[in-house]
Amino acid sequence: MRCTLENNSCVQHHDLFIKKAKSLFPKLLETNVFPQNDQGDALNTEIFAKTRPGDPMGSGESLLLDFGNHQVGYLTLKMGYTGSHPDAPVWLRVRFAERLQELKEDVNLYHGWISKGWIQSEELHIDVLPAEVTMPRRYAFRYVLIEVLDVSSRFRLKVEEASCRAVSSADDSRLKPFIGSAEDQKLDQIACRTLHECMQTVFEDGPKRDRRLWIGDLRLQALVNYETYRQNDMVRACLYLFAGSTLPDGRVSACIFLEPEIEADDTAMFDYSLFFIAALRDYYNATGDLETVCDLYPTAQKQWMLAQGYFDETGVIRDSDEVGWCFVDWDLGLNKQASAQGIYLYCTRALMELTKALDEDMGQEKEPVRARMDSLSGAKVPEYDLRREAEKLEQDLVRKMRAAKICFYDKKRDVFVSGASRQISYASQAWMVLGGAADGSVLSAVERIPEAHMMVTPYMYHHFIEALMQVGEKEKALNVMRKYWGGMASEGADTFWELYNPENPQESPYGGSIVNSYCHAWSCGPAYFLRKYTGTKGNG
Ligand code: RAM
Repeated sequence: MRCTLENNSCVQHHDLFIKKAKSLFPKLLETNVFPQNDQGDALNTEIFAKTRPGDPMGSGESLLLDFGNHQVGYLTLKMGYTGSHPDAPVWLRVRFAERLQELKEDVNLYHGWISKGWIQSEELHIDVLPAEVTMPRRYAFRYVLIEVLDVSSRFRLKVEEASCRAVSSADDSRLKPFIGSAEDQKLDQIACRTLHECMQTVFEDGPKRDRRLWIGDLRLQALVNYETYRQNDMVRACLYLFAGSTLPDGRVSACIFLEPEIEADDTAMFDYSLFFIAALRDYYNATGDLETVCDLYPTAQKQWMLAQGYFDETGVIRDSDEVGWCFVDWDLGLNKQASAQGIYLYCTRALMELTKALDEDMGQEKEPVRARMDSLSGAKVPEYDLRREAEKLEQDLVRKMRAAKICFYDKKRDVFVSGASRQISYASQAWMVLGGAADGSVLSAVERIPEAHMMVTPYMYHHFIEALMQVGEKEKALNVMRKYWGGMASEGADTFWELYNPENPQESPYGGSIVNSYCHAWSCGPAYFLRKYTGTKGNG
């Protein structure tokens, strides 16, 4: 185990886990994609780019390229000229956009709280023509706008060819077909494209932003992956990464950087750390890979142990201001206390299931597997009496479920409230259902309360739909999904977005939608729900 000391943070590295993760990294598959400017005229008029590919361009003119679908990759431009020999550099601005909407925004007007560095806009100088220029950064886009900021009056620029070397580790030949209504097939196809684009070396949250591995996103991507691409070694690699680089107290960080070296972010979130448990349980259910679970069980168990410190003596989680960042949803006014309790219950149940399964499945292998657990983690791993552990988890679950009802349940309104202000939200109801503390009636009761905090991300909608499924409201769940994700589809989405508020499609938690991600992994849920619950899978 190594420890890096930088910026006062100490990240623990478990070299063997990191080595294992790296050995499981997928190969990136490359495809050359060319723009299809057949609908160019309409689009060009909308954003005032009047030129067609190959037309000579003077100062102030611009060209819009449409790559037909969302791409993640590297742009190459072949450029020539007409007129006299170029006597000055060409000065260009190249903007990349996942949605056309982004190109209508003025980049200089963004003053939000996350870095402008995410905005996909570059200025280039081309000294010598003809030239073939490959831009060094990877971009996420469907549209590229090339603006000539200046060119000498003695010649004009011609963009003769543009292409994108698109990259993804998703292997389309592995994608299981899905058969359903035209509407469902459309949602499934957009969801699969979303996942495809986020599958790079790891499951990224969004290829435009943040381009890294977040555990909340990973958990949902993995669920979709089990129903679609089935590239389970990628999930395995990501789990090893989280266990391989943790915070000093063993807490799983909220996200992992891959470069220049693999390193945990020094941010942890109450819910995200706990989701390591659920992600490992899901992985085990999908693969039965006992070896990996034995390696990573101690990390999962540690997250549960660390969560204990956030409860009072009655078994109630402390309020948001004491628990620190618990994500839940991108609603900055949301009180997270009840959701946090529900998430804890949900993950405790996941750990209990995993513990029971391990106890059953290890059977004869028990001793050798335990010996391996010691050697791989590099630390002294306690000997687990799995049966005893499972009993302990069950008792804790019963106690904290009871505490949840006493503290958060408002009998008169049949909903769970959260925080000192007794706030009512969809999130609290969904998580209390998923945690097993509430029955389905709260999911209908909340709909009758106009002041209830709505959900704003596909991430939270995913959990709400899962809660409806859990209480047997399958049709309602599918209809909520069709309406919400269908809203993005009818806005022309090629991939699903990080955030979508039907009441305000421009909403951003960052202070400006120019930095929103419009291909965001946590929104690929429709492929999971449709394939898992509608029973209309193809064979493959
Ligand atoms: C966003 C990321 C990611 C999410 C975190 C909490 O910035 O893009 O999707 O998991 O926040």
